[in-house]
Amino acid sequence: MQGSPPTFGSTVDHLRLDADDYEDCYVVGDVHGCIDRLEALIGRLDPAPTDLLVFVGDLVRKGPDSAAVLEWVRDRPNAYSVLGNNEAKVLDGATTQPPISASDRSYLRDLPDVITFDDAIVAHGGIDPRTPLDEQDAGTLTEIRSVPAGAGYDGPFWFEQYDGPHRVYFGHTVLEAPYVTEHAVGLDTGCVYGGRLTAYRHGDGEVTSVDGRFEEWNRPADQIVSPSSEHA
Ligand SMILES: [Mn+2]
Repeated sequence: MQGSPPTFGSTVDHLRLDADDYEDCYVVGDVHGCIDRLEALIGRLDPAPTDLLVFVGDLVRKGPDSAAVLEWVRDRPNAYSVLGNNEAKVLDGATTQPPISASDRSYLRDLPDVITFDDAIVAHGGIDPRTPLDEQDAGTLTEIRSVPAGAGYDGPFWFEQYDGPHRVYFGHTVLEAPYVTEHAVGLDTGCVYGGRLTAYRHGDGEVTSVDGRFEEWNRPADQIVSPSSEHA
């Protein structure tokens, strides 16, 4: 892969992985405690132990079994996740749901803000397109949605404004379908709200998804984004 590895400032917890250590690299959207949906997706992907699985965060909350999802990811040496805003809520005491064990809390505390491999960046929210990478703020990487901030689901969205040079995989913003452009790939397809759980294979862009927790969407339509995206 051409280009230099993405670099971040010292206040950002950045985990750099070497894609050469793996065969295929899959990025997986927000799971939110939906362990059976995760198992269904993994059944479809059938990843080898030599394949890399990177989760965009929000492994926990809202769904039926957050602890099982954490255990699933923790137990696999080829699986990693960035910190999502829902993990942050658990850690900062903003919520007591789900109750988590001391060891799970310790695992959450160690989740990086950002994971990179090749020239790809994985961050839960995304990146601020107005700011150089080495000046990105950890909270922004986890929480960003609209730019300027504050408009939430009204947009305009950061991923409609960012034009590279890296490719950013993200979750956090619930999408009607995967958002795929050259420089941004959104994978939160609302598994816990009746959408789907989605994985994207880095390299060839193959999308694999399974049904979500419910048969139909149960989320307000103005909180499901359906921006246009060009499939790479
Ligand atoms: Mn989420």
